[in-house]
Amino acid sequence: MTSPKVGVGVFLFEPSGKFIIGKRKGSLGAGTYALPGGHLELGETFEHCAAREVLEETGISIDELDIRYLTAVNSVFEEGQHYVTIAMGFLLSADTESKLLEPDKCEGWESARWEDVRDAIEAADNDEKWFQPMIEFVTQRPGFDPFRVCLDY
Ligand code: 8DG
Ligand code: MG
Ligand code: MG
Repeated sequence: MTSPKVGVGVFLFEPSGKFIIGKRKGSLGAGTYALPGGHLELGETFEHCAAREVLEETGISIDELDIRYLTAVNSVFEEGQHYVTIAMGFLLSADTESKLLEPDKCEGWESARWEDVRDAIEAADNDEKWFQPMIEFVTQRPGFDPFRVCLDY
């Protein structure tokens, strides 16, 4: 039996309070909106993984020292995969441009407000729209507000 894997997802907040999401392509959760992120590699810190995946996927270079741990959720996928997602957060400076560096894995980067994502998930409005860990930030962590946690550090 394979063991659970660790995924790191990163809330990249623009000064407006919106964060970056992208529709997944070609792998687990294709067609759903997820955070930039990926697998934690052997020996890697959460912060390093977050900075590495953000750079690989968006071209945005973020300082590991300013990356915050936000929460963790547990996701058992119908496909038989099991991931623990570590959510990290970072406050972007104004006018940061995100590039679509892995167009085979993501349709494009958009931005969303946490309240809108949370309300849509709570209303069970179009559940298939969201990558399972995103749904679990709401269902497993009632009251979770990633922007507030970032600002409170
Ligand atoms: P990698 O294999 O190059 O490390 O990753 P990737 O090519 O960027 O793949 P990915 O599908 O984006 O991420 C790998 C797995 O990480 C994904 O299949 C499920 C898991 N994962 C979570 N939570 C999150 C999340 O919030 N965002 C992303 N992108 N992946 C996540 O468990
Ligand atoms: Mg990646
Ligand atoms: Mg990824």
